[in-house]
Amino acid sequence: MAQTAADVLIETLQDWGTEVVFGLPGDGINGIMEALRKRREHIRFIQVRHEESAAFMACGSAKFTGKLGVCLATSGPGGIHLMNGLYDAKLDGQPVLAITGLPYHDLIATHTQQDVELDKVMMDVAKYNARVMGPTHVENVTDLACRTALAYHGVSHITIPVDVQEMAAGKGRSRRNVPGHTSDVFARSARLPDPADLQRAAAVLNAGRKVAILTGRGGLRAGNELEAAAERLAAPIVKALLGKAAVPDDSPFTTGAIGLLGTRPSQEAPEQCDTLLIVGTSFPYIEFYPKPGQARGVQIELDPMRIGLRYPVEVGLVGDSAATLRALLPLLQRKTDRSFLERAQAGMREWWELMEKQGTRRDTPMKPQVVAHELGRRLRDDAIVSCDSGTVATWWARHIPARRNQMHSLSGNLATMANGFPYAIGAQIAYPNRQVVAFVGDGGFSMRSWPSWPRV
Ligand SMILES: Cc1ncc(C[n+]2csc(CCOP(=O)(O)OP(=O)(O)O)c2C)c(N)n1
Repeated sequence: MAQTAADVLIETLQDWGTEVVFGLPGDGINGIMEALRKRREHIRFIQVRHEESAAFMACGSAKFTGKLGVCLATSGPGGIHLMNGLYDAKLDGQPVLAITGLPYHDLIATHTQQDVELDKVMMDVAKYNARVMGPTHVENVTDLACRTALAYHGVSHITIPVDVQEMAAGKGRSRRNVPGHTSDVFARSARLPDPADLQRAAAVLNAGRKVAILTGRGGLRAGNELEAAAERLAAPIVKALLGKAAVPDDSPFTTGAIGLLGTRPSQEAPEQCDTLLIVGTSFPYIEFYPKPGQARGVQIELDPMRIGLRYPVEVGLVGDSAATLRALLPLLQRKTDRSFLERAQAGMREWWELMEKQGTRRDTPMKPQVVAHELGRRLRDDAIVSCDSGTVATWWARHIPARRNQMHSLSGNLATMANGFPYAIGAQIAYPNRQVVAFVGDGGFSMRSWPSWPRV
């Protein structure tokens, strides 16, 4: 059978390593559904009950794998339903590609059925956003959409008129659009800071007497380097919630979560430090940082735009957290005065005693802390845990410690409800042999399961 534009779309996604697409069918994406059906042995379609779940699954999958998450929705309402999940990906910097349908290409903007110009709807949420104009426009646009989402850690959106999806591939090519002129190669950034900036950063950190480290989602793949830096600098590691699994909670170097849901030692360390090393976080609660002027600051951050965003740092190191810390470590002197770290460690011993007391209470009705405490003890060492927003996030943050090989996440910056369960499904599909648990409240649970109720 002749190749269609939709076939080119799905084959290009496969070239980018896509193994699963989360979505819900509709008349506006029939061509894409057919292209997926023909390749069902090679690329899975996971059908949801509400497109928001598909976007959350794509975002959760991206969070736990570091790979591109892909979701699909029909024209009009389907695309609109994706929005909350796509904003979750945007705000937490996750690579997600959304694919949607449009009405017939020659009826768009004529008050036709489902006449929502989804490329206009997605203008704010997407870093890359394209309306496909014909079959020969699919491959180059899809290559760029995948690369942009991965390179800039955000949302890409491609929308394709329903009739274009079924048009023969290769038809209507313009003279300049040379066949095969784009590539599916993704070059991961190897950006490293300037050596002079590394020296300046080391000088600030070596001069500090009470150094605290604040990390977040950018620390997730830099756990060993963070602990090595903490050991050198005798510095407690304070974690924003997205970085819960960056360093395990039984590490002697961490004081756990910061913020409203955090620990007392994680509040005290920034309050009392004279030097702050920020590693891969834009933790948004500015009031929990040291007061401007209180501490000297060094920031390691992949995105140059975010240097100095939350704290007036003296030195910014633009680069990957792990690689930058590895370059910085040889320049750091091991502190002989360990008292700042030791005070934080003493504070954590008291904190864990308090958590044990709260988590083992025997009141009736049962306290939610007890449920979290018992779950935390029973989780497997390889567990992946997702959480919803609400007080439930407090119990997760405080009473479910992250172990060394576990992964944990939630909707950090958007703080939406009802993401936890779809995140878990995205995670379980990516890691079928690992234990996956969604820790959600009754509000988030019923918000998510409501579309299924009429079937009960
Ligand atoms: C989509 C969305 N709607 C509303 C809110 C505001 N909100 C945050 S937590 C919450 C209640 C959550 O209740 P539940 O899931 O039962 O968890 P609990 O707080 O009881 O642990 C609400 C309404 C939100 N964050 N996201």
